[in-house]
Amino acid sequence: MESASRVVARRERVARAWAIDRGAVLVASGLPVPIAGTDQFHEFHAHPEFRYLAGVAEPASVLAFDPTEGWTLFVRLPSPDDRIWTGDGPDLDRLAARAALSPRPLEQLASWLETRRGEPLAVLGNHDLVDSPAGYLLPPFARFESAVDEELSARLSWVVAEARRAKDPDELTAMRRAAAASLAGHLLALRTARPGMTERQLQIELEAEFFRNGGDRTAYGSIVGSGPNGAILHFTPTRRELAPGDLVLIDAGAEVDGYASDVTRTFPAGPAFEGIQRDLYRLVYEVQQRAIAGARPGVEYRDLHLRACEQIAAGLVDLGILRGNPSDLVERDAHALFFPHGLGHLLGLATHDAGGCLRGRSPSDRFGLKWLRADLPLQPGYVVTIEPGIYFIPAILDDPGRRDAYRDVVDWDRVDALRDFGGIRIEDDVLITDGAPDVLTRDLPSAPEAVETLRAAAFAK
Ligand SMILES: [Mn+2]
Repeated sequence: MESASRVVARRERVARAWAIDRGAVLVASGLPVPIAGTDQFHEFHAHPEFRYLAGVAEPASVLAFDPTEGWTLFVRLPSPDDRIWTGDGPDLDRLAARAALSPRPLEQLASWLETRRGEPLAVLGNHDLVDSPAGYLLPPFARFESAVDEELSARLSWVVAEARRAKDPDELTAMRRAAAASLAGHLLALRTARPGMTERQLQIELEAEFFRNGGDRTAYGSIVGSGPNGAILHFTPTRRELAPGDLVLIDAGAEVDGYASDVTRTFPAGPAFEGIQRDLYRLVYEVQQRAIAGARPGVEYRDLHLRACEQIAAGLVDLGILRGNPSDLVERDAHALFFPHGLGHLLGLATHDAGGCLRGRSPSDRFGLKWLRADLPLQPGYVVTIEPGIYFIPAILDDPGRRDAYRDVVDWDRVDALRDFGGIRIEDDVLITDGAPDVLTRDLPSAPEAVETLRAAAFAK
């Protein structure tokens, strides 16, 4: 949990960078989202811009800013009926301490806006404030003779995204706690997975261990893919049983105080890697280690990605899967047949955190670059994931156009024999520092020998 002074410092830094001399800014936390056809709601996630600037995560709340009066926090208080079903609502003293602002009831937001009638208005955070002002106890904005200036809103939102890139010490504390909870869950999976267990059982054990070790919730839907399912990048665990000879890919992370961790390990369902599994695993491991070592201030993340692509291409040439010169193969996106996603992304209040591309840069159309979610020079304080992978993805490899376009550089017989291989990904969370990168997830083994030692121990019991 942040100290209030840290939250105040964030707001001051952002307000300075906004450099506005009139008008109003509203940062909305978001309204609870109903589950259609029921009287229930989806689990609430405060918008990261609100969470970052307010230091709290209350639903239906607004952090308002005005360049002369500064910041005001409006929170929705429970009605007498709400108190019967959901209790007394937030502890206002606790909110005040965390936000370093005395919360005012949401009902007062309308009069706050009334006194700024006709001034430029920017809305950040959840856009539902613009779409459903009534949810925030507001009349339509036209009533204030104010229209939401979307261009101004986008500019101010960019400033917040840029401020969020470098994490402050309190954010890093939350991220280290999230990483520790994730590590406990992954370690349990590595130590206990056995053929005959289902992906779903593994997910249950892993997530329970996150929560036992301080996780508030999962940062994203846990991915547990065994055998061929490991090739589906965002796979949802099923009742499929792990079989001897499978690889198991687990991409799952705990969230603490709103901050995500994002961790992937791939291991054999049996006690050891078999055949080409070991070669491909070692290749991904070496690519990842080199990329982590290169994650230094000033380094362009895109260059780290392209170097990883080239190293993957070279490794696949050595294994007889690709043919040709590695840099030519990368130029033609041939590596992307097996490594279609980016090397990683920024991490923080969102799993794919804001500000991943430098202002003015946009994702490439190229098959080998279009899923690169980070394109900026690294700076101390940034937390990025480094997550190379190699997969045999039927949705890519069965495409007749691609088979034809790459017929000269791919040994398709070899590839077809590996159709059920699945995939390998190794992902760690890396804090950029002035010196060597600080791997927040370093205590979770990933070296091939260390993984096999843990797996062998699972079978020794
Ligand atoms: Mn990731």
